[in-house]
Amino acid sequence: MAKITFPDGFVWGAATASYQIEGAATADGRGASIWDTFSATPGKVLNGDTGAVACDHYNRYPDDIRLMRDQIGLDAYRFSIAWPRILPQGDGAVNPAGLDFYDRLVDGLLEAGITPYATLFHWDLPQALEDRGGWPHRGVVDAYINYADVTTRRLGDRVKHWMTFNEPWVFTFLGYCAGIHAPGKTSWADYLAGMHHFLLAHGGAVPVIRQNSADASVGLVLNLNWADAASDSAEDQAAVARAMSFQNNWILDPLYRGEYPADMVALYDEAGIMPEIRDGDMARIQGAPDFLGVNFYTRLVVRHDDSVEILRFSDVPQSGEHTEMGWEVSPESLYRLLMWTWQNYAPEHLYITENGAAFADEVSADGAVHDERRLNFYREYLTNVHRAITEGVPMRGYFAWSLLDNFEWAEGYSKRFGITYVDYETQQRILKDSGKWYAQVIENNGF
Ligand code: IFM
Repeated sequence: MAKITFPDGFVWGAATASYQIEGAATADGRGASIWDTFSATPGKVLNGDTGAVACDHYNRYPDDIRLMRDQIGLDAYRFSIAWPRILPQGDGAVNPAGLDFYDRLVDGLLEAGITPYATLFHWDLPQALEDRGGWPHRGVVDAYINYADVTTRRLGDRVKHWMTFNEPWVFTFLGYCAGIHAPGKTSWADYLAGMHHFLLAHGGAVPVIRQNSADASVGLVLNLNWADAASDSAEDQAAVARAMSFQNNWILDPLYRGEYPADMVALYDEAGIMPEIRDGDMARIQGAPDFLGVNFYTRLVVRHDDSVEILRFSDVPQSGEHTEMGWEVSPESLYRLLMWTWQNYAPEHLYITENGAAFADEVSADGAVHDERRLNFYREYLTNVHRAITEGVPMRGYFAWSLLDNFEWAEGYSKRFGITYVDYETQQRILKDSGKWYAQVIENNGF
């Protein structure tokens, strides 16, 4: 195989999220989040798992930083900040102990020579804000901007890469429409209102973060979708356009063009579910982020399907390799998506902020975790990231998902995404073969 070398300065990282790894759910004044409530509700999370302990990263972060530095050699670490640690009621009184934790984490990373990339919101909304209506309620916008202000005022002197949100499509659609994520609501109108308020919160927070964190770059992270058509029929081709517009353009068009995409507006208008858009909203939202983070795991193959309300498309199962999540392994789709994003929106910088796979890992008799399928997954996807770079896409870095096995939301601890195995009984960490391979990639800036 030909040697693949990434551009000088390409950032190699790994990612996590607060609720998935921190545990310590009631420590030091942390308030409850919607995921504490949801996971404590019988039947919502597989096996009744919760994030109450998770990887105990809140207490073990110094060891985890040593793992990042000594065993993997990470350039950068992407983590998220738990809003209910900083503002236990969502707004109002600040909890100094919450800010202190992230202070220690950031200082520890910098001492280890690892650049912090901080996400302000990775789904753990304070329960108190949900009680006031959550993302569908416009009041959340000011609460978020205040939270972003408090947090970046404290950490902005040292954190210079900020992501306002992680995967807004997931927390709004799966949380407020499909009902399979917290808070478990099932309303199209709530989903679209939640989306609009996320966009306003992002737009309102960006200037605040820039002011608090001199020379920082401020972006956001989207789980952009790549869809192929199940057939050449005109109906299936139109279904692809809807699938892309539903998940991608609905966020990218407001950000880069200051308007929602007309095709989806027509559908949502017909269904009577368009959110309230006040004068000046779209101007507040519009503004190219300094970078776009792309999270990518699989593709969709879609066909026209009149039985599906509003969207009228459904996913057609494919043969070929799938991960434990049931997601098709489709590395070339990442290349296609990156080209599409760059050609349509011309983001100044792009990162892969998450990419990875869940497989059923086991610790072997030799004490190692031989996860060859994950290693191959990374090699194939990275090959396609490189291909996009050679064709001009301004990729600046890549973050493996995830640094550690962790709480995989509605799937609990049943799905392992880590490049590091976590024994949840003992909290022992074992760098998997994929992690060892990734350490070599980092050292050689390629493979
Ligand atoms: O674990 C999640 C993460 O929180 C967000 N992106 C997808 C990952 C795998 O499902």
